[in-house]
Parts: sequence; C-alpha cells; structure tokens
Amino acid sequence: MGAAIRMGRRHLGQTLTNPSVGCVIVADGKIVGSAVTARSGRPHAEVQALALAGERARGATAYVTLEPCSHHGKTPPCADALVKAGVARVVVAVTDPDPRVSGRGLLILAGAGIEVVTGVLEQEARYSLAGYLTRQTKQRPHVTLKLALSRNGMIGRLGTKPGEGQVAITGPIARAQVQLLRAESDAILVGIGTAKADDPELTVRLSGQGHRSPLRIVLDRRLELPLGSKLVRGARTVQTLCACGEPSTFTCTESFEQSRSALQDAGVHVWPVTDLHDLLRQLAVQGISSLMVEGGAAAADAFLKACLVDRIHLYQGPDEISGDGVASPLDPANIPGTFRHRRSLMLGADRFDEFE
Ligand code: AOF
Ligand code: ZN
Repeated sequence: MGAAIRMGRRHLGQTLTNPSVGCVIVADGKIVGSAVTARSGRPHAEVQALALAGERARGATAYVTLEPCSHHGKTPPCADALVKAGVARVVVAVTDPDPRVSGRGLLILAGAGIEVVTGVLEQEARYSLAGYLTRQTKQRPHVTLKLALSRNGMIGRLGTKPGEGQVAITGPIARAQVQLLRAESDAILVGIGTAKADDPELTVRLSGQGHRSPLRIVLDRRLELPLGSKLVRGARTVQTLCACGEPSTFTCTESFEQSRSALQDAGVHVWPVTDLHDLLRQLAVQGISSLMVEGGAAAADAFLKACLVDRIHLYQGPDEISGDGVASPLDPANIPGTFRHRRSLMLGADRFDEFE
C-alpha cells in the first residue's frame, strides 16, 4: 500500500476533478502491474494496472489507495474490471465518499467472492487524497497555508517600490519543495498587498516535469491588480482570477467597472465574492480540490480567522530581517491549538514544520 500511495502522489494536481489514485497489483510476491490515475483524470488507476498485469492478475492481490469505483461514469466501473480480471484479494486504504460509489465498489467486489480488506495505511492515503476528500465532504478545496519566515519571525520587508518587496528568506531546497507543492495544487492564492509588492509569477518552474501551472488567485476586493503585473500579463497562458467585492459596496463604482473590463480584456477572470467561504464554494464548484495560500500576512490571517486552513507549512530561514520587516501572523510557537505538529525537516539551512 505504501507503494500504491507513492504511485498515487505522482499525478497530484494533474487529474482535474478526479482524485489521483494509485494501484499496485501483486502476484507471487512480485509487482505485476502498477499505475496512477492518468493526467486529466482518466483512465483510472486500476484498469491501467490490470492492463499491465494481463493474465498475471488472476488470483493476485490489488492494492488501491481509494475504493474502486462502481459507477458508469466516463469510463466503466473499476470494481467490475477487477472482478473480470479474476483478482483474489483487493486491499483498499480509503472508501470513496463520492455518492455514486461510497461502499458500492466494495460490495461489488465482495459479492463476486473477492476478499476485501479496508483501512490499510488509511491516514497516509488520506493525507495524499486530502484535496479530493475535502471537496467531496466539505464542498470546498483543501487549504494549505504556506509561510516562509526569517529567524526573527518576519515574512518580508516592507517594499519601498512595487515589485521590490520580495526578499529571499529560504534557500534552494525549500524553494524547490514549494515548487513541488505548487505543482500538486489546483490553485495558488495571494492577497492584493503581496501581488502589488512582490509582482509574483506564481507558476511552476520544475525542470523536466511537464506540469501544468495551477490557477492563480488574487484576493483583490477593489480590483487594484496592476495591468502591467506579471499575473495580468501572463493571464492568457496561466489562468488568473481576481476575487473582488460586490461592486455595489463601493462608492466609486465607475472606476471599479473600468478596472473590471480592463482586467477581463487582458484575460483575467473576475469573480465577485461575498467572503472567503463563498470564494471556496465557487472554486469547489469549478472542480478546484486543493488551494495553496502563499501570502501575505493579511491573506494568511483572513484564512486563519475564517477557520479555513487545513494544513500549515512553515519554512524558517537562518537569517534575520531587521528594521522594516513584516511580522508573520504565525510562528512555530503560536500555532492555533486546533493544529497538531506532523513533522519537521531540515532543508539545507531552513527548517520546515508541518501542522494539520
Ligand atoms: C477509481 N480509480 O483511479 C479514480 C477514481 O468521471 P469519472 O467517470 O472518471 O469518475 C470520477 C469518480 O471516479 C471520482 O469522483 C471518484 O469517485 C472516482 N475516481 N476511481 O476507481 C481511480 N481516479
Ligand atoms: Zn474507477
């Protein structure tokens, strides 16, 4: 199952609304087929692993991170395929909350005389399937808050000019890990303060990965995102979304409408939202399962106050930022009591802590 979970991680963030499931088929102590849900979500993992195993699937054990599907969706049910291939045993980590499946996949297998075992490495599999599971059960994406802070708890320097706010806090290993996390996410979000101060690109730049970049979201109540920013200029290549307030709540409706048309002409999506809950609901409807909140302090604070953070990734660099620093809303010592520490790692000179 550990191998199946690692297999399933390979297409995180690449399978659209479908979960990235891993499947490993074992016969006589040897792996005879293994697969991950294909990019864009289909074919599912099991049918690909069965195709690789061929006749060797007869009497074999299939390890699957998510309950095999039972519905006739865009592809025929994986549970039927496992029965047809003659596997003797199916080991599942997590049952599928999709109302079209939810236990029916297991019933099909057991009804055909297959030995079914569930709950194996369930916590580990839930960690990887968190996006899919959260969208299915809470109708919102799974939210990871990422913060990089200096040794003295600062997340950046107050930028003097737009585009000059970015300071390097962490080293190359931590930055590469953040790139990987971006690649595994369906969307990345920043506040308008960060968008203006840092002029970030928010794309995935991993060599040799062929990843699509996630949707880029700016919390931009008054539509202040500069037309010359990298986020706007690149909006035709990588989707950009401005989540704004309802125009009626502003006195200067005319300039708001002008900004809206200009942004839309540049290819930016503009969504009026009432609050963060509303934004996340709308994102879930569009099939966004995992969201990474990348800053700054105000956006992080808003998500924490709304109790919309599922996972926290804290990176702490070895250097201090003196003088005009922006204090982090969180540091390893003041994580809300609802979170549990999951792991620590040293990434070069930077310390990484994860909380859930
Ligand atoms: C599996 N194996 O690899 C995946 C599954 O739109 P469809 O027809 O592709 O169905 C999507 C649903 O299939 C999804 O909500 C989830 O229940 C299941 N995903 N199931 O047996 C897989 N990715
Ligand atoms: Zn399936």
